[in-house]
Amino acid sequence: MTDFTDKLRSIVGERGLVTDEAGKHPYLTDWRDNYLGTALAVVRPASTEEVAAVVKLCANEKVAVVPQGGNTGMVGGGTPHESGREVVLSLNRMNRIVEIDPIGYTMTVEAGVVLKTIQESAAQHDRLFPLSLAAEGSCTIGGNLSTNAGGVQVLHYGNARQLVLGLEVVTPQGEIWNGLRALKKDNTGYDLRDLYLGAEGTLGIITRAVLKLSPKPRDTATSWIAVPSPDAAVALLSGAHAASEDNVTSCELMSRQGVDLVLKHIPGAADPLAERHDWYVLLEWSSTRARRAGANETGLAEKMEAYLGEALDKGLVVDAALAQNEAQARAFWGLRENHSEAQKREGPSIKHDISVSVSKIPAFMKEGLAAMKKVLPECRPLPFGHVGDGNLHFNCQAPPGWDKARFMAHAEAISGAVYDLVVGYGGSISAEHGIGQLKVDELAHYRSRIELDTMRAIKRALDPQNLMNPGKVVRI
Ligand code: FAD
Ligand code: 2HG
Ligand code: ZN
Repeated sequence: MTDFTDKLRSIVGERGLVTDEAGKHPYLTDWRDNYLGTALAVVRPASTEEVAAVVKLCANEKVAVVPQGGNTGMVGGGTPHESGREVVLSLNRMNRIVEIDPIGYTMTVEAGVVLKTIQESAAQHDRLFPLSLAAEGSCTIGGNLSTNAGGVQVLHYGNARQLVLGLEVVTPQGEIWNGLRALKKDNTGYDLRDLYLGAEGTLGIITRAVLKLSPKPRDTATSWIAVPSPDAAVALLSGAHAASEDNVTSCELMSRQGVDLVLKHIPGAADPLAERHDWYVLLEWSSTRARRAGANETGLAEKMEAYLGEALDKGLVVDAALAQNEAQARAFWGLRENHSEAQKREGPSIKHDISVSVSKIPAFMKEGLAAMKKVLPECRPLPFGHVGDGNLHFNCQAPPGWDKARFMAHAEAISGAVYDLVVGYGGSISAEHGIGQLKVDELAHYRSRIELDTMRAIKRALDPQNLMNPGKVVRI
């Protein structure tokens, strides 16, 4: 293997190669500590040409390539297998913003740029890149596009797929496809761009992208709202669309159990309301229309306050706090965004990143909670998520004191019960996190033969040697 690593070194240089065990370790495991893989090396190319040369070498030597961005994925997609001839190809040195075009509302970036950097660069040009998620300080745009990430503003701006115009991709053969077109209209045959989005690195490596920007909001209102039930949360959201003049940008649901975990594990977290409640909604409205000081018109905060007042009278709201400034809004968001971190600190958990249509959330919630409890009465259900777009993180925390092995012995039965129900509701078993290695069997079980055959045919056609992130998404 020294011969192979020497060849890699000759492409990426000493800075671009990690071969010692301690240096490789962070690239071989995932954020949730669910997987630990092995790799011949971790390669960190600095340009598209270097990515192409590495992939070509690997194709010739029959070494598989596992692309990796910020390594925040939830399904083990960026983690190599325990055994096998694989290299991890990290995009973390390809972190340049190539161009910002505020006139055309586009930004061209390398795949390894961290999402937060993209948001901040857009803001500096008075533009918005609306993809927003709790891992934004570490996840990369290449990973976001490869997982078709969702996050907290999907109901208004769409998921990652809707936020990209063009791509540059290195194919499994080590060729460079330049599809970096900043075009809103382009009906020239099959859409190759859409094929790579959400492919989790199994069809090629995204090296650059042209992103779509939006106007920056000028007025925002954020509320932390106690609601009596998920039914009330959905009714509150439904009325909010019209009351906000179609400006609902986020609507997140949380349970008391989830909020309690955040308060327990996250220093500085505080409950905005005096009393304890069973369910909470974090509602955000934003508009590009500025609130004119002194003008005789109401801004979003006044409109939201009036709407919540009406909702209180109807029994849809029990209590609410409207953020009075940005710091308060950020504190509300901290309670929501720290759910994953708090779950991790609490101990083992099973995650179900599911979606059903928004109006079915209340019924699904009731049946789903009962289904989990029926399999394991001691389990602690922890549902939260993007109720605004129908995506719930229908998670389940281990009973206090249980170790991972004891809890995970029940994982198949718990997840099976949840997924059977989701499919019965016409929903998805992976709304935004993807399939990775975690859900390969579930995808094979729940998708139809024709869907699986088509996916496998695409994989075989593009990657006949099965060297591009093999064993992830679909097995061939
Ligand atoms: P990685 O984890 O490195 O990789 C993810 C997948 O993409 C892997 O299969 C990998 O092989 C592939 N890949 C990475 N880069 C490339 C590339 N350049 N070309 C081809 N393939 C590539 N996800 C959501 O959708 N919504 C959320 O709200 C959300 N919140 C999160 C909160 C926390 C605290 C954490 C830890 C994760 C969260 N995630 C969320 C999951 C994760 O952040 C996203 O999936 C993110 O898009 C992954 O980006 P990454 O750069 O970390 O990718
Ligand atoms: C979120 O919405 C993420 O915060 C993570 O998608 C969800 O930890 C989870 O299950
Ligand atoms: Zn999410």
